[in-house]
Amino acid sequence: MSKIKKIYARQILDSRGNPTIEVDVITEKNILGRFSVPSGASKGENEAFELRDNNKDFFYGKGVLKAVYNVNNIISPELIGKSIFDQIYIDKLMIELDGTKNKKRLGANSILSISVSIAKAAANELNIPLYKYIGGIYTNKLPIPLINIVNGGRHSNAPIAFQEFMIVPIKANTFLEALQMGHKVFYQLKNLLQKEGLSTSVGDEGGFSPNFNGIEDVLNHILEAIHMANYEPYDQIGIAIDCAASEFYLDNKYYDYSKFENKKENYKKSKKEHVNYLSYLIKRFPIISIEDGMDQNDWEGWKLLTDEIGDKVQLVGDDLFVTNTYKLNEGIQKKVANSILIKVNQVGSLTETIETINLAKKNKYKNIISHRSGETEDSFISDLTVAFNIEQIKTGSICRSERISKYNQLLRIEEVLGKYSCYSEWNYT
Ligand code: 2PG
Ligand code: MG
Repeated sequence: MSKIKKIYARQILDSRGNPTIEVDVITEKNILGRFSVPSGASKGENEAFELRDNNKDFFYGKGVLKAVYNVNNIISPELIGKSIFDQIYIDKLMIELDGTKNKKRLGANSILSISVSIAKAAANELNIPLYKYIGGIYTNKLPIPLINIVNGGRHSNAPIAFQEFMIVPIKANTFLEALQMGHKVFYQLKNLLQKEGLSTSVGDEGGFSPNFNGIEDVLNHILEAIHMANYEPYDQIGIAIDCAASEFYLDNKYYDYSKFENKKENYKKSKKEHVNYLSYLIKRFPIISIEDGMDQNDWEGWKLLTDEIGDKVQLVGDDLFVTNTYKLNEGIQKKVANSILIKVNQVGSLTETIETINLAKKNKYKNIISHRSGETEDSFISDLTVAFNIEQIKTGSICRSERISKYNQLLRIEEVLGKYSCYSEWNYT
C-alpha cells in the first residue's frame, strides 16, 4: 500500500486560453499522477458546480485560484497519508467534505482534479497502463470516433444553431483506419469550402465554421465531402449531430435555427414541428446519431422524439443526463433517449462517472465518452473509454492538439491491444 505524500494544485490555461485547475498527486515513492480539468461552453443546468473566482479584473472572472486554494488548503490535508489505491473511499471522502448536492462548496473542478490524479498516480505506481488499472484484464477494445467537422452553436460564430456536426467511420478495421477515414473527409470538406470561397477557419472543437446557409446546407456539404472521399454514406461514414437544443429553446418553442436574430419568429417551431424536422433530417441525410435533440427540461419533447425515431437512430442525452445516475434513472423510467454522453466534469469524480457508465450498461443505454469544448492536452478520457470497452468517443476534429492528444493516446493503446481490437461494426439503434 502506497500513501499520498503530497497534493499540489496550480492554475493553468485551457484550449480557449481560460484558466483551469491542474493537480499533482505525489505518492510516498515519489510517483506522480497529474490531471487537468476541462470546461464546457454549453453547460447543462444540472452539472456539478465549476468554481471560478468571479474577479472581473483577473481573466475576466474566469480565474480558478479559489479552487486551487481549496485543493491545497482544505482537501489536501484530509487526504495526506491515505492509500493511493482507495479510489472509491477518497472520492466519497471528498464528496462528504464538500457536503452539497452539486459540489458547490469546494468546486467540482477541485474535487475532480484530485480524483483523476489519484487514479493516474495509482496506475503509475503499479507501472501498468491507466486503462488497465481502471478497467482490469477485460479491457480490449478501441472505440469508434465521432469526429467533429463543423462547429456551430456556442462553439463558433457560424450562423448555425446546431452545435456540432460529426462524421462517424463505421466500418474501420482499426482505430488508425477510422482516423484516416475521418482525415480524408475532413480535408475533402476543406477543399470544397476553399473552392466555394468559404472560410476554412475552425471553431472551438476544430470543426470548420463558415457562413453556411442553414442546417441543410451544412449537411449537404458534409455529404458531398463524403462522396469526394469515395466513401459510401451510411455504409462507411455516418453523420452524428449535437443540436445542443437547450441553447435555442424558449417558452416551449424551438427558435432560430439559423441564428439570424431578426428572423426569430420565422424560425419558431413547436415541439412536434421540431421533432418532425429531426425526423425529416434523418430520412434525407445519413444521420445515425442525434445528441440533445430536445431541451434539457423538455421531457415531453424527449418522449415525442424517442417514440418517433428512437428505434432508428442513436438519441444521446448530454445536458439531459449530465452524467448523473439520478438523471439517467429518470430517463430510463420515462423511456427517453437510448444513449448517454459521459463527461467526467459534469458529475465531478471518477467514482460517480463509473457508476453512471455502469447504470447505462445495465439498462442497455449506449455510453459515449466525451471531451469538453474547453480542453487541455490531458488524454485521460481515451484511457477511460478503453477501460470500460466503450464503443464510442467524441473528442473533436482532426486538428488542434488538445483534440489530437486524445486520438494519439488511442493510437498508443492500439499498439498494445493489437489491430483487430476496434469495433468494426456498429449497430447504432
Ligand atoms: C457538448 C460539449 C462537447 P461543451 O455539448 O457535447 O462537445 O460541448 O463542452 O461546450 O458543453
Ligand atoms: Mg452536447
